[in-house]
Order: sequence, then structure tokens, then C-alpha cells
Amino acid sequence: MSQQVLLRITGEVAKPLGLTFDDLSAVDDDYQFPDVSRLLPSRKGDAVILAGLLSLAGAKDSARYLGLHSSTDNFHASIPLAPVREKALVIYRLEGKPLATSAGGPVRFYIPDHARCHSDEIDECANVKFVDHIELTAERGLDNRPQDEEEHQRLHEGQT
Ligand SMILES: Nc1nc2c(c(=O)[nH]1)N[C@H]1C(S)=C(S)[C@@H](COP(=O)(O)O)O[C@H]1N2
Ligand SMILES: [Mo]
Repeated sequence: MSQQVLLRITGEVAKPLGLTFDDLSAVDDDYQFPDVSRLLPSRKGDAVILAGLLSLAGAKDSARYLGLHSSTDNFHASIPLAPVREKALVIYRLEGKPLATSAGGPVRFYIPDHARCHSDEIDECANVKFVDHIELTAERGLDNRPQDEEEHQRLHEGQT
């Protein structure tokens, strides 16, 4: 179970990775962020800081955009990398166990001070759930976040 690849990191990196739960738990303490409820009481679990994963994969200077892909529900966001690299969190563990799909697993992306939905490139809609692939690109990549309030409303109606 813990040998299963939960998160792939590909694109503009020196070393593409397939990370298991154990790999994520073994990321250097400097990059671990235990208990995200310290930032937002309604968010639970433990995270790694995005920069820790980028350093493991050897992100290249050419990497300017961060692609967040969920194959679970085919949701994708592509956001500028620089503003989020040191602060965005990748939540991967809840009560010592892998993050379940019901909690947004295998990993859930969280930007602590995101903008309101579709007000900016880095908005709440970019807090992608069910992430299984992080892709670094030179240019903006696949992004199917809702574009306006109507589309947004429709997306949320399909969820709980
Ligand atoms: N995989 C996936 N991630 C997603 C979405 C989605 O539909 N699928 N919706 C996004 C939108 S539009 C918002 S506003 C936030 C909502 O997060 P919440 O469910 O924690 O409120 O999740 C974002 N992440
Ligand atoms: Mo959203």
C-alpha cells in the first residue's frame, strides 16, 4: 500500500519522480508542515511545502508554471510558480494515514492566502483536490477551472 505511487512530478525537472506515501513522509523536516489547521481550522492533515518537492525533483529554471492535475475528476489548474513555491502546501497525511479521496486525497493542494474564486490566476479554485500529478511547464498549461460565476455555480452544485 505504502509502495503505491500517489503523486508524479514531471515536466521541467532534472529528475521526474513518482512519490509514495512513505516518500512524502520522508521529505526533510525543513519542508514538513504538520497540522494545516493552524492556518485554517477547517483544513485538516499534514503537508509538505511545495518547495520541498521541487527541490527533490530538481526543478529547472525554465519551470515557470505549476500544473495541478486530478485524474479522479479531470480537474486541472495551471498557475504561475514563483508566487506559490515557498508557501503552497501539499496535504498528504491525515491521522498518520494517506489522505483518503473523501478528504481530497491522494494529495490536496492548498495556497494559504489565495484570492477569491476566478478573481486571479492564483485563486481558491486552484486549491486542487485529488491531485495525482504535478507538472512544471515553461508556459501556461491545461487549465479547466470555471471561468465565470455561472460555471462555478454549476461545478459546486455537482459536489457536496
Ligand atoms: N479536483 C478538484 N479540485 C477542486 C475542484 C474540483 O471541482 N475538483 N473545485 C475547486 C474549486 S472551484 C474550489 S472553490 C475549491 C473548493 O474547495 P472546498 O471543496 O474545500 O470548498 O476546490 C477547488 N478544487
Ligand atoms: Mo472555486
